[in-house]
Amino acid sequence: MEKIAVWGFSWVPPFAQGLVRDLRVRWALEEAGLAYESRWIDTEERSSEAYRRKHPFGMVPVLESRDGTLIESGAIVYAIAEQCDALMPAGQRAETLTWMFTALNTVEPPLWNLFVLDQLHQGEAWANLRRAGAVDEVKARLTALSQWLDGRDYLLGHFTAADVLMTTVLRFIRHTDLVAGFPPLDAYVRRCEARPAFQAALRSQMTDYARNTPVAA
Ligand SMILES: N[C@@H](CCC(=O)N[C@@H](CS)C(=O)NCC(=O)O)C(=O)O
Repeated sequence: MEKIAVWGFSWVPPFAQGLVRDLRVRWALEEAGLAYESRWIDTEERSSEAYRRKHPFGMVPVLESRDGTLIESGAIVYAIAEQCDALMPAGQRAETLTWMFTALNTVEPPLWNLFVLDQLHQGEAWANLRRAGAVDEVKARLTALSQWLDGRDYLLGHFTAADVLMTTVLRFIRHTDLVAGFPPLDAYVRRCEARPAFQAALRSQMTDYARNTPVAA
């Protein structure tokens, strides 16, 4: 890949900063040592015809490169991992892919659900009624994941693209103390977030939020 561009939002409110899914893409690119440029869209541009040609649903992330335009954070991280043996080791492609799907299909849905209840529908009567059940569903996933990670530094023992996805999924409930209740998980997230590539990705996402902060925000 050459001349890689990653599309994200020009600004999001503080509760969402550091959670928007272009972070996964930036992180994978940083781990792979692939240079990239940032492209930003605001709420109005998302529904423009030009942007819909890149992303039919008007969402982020989008990755553009000489190979074409990609959407879906999992698919994009996979495409990057294909360029980097460390992110998806030749002998462990199936296991890496298994845990990438696990992060996105098994762990993300209940965690994202709790994020939506707490951050987008906070205080609404239906959300209050739903919350206890949603927390139980999260705890069930965290319990199993924590048992898997007990004794392992990373999902496959060493860092791969699956950890990029799993860590960014676990960050969706950073507003709770649920992850902290599982020491192996808590240590795992801290270990992953301490990686220089994660820090660089976060900095690159946050820099433009700071630049684009609305005057009233
Ligand atoms: N499954 C998609 C989800 C993308 C997604 O939900 N992106 C959010 C930002 S993290 C978005 O663009 N939201 C705007 C919207 O829902 O219209 C992926 O992983 O790329």
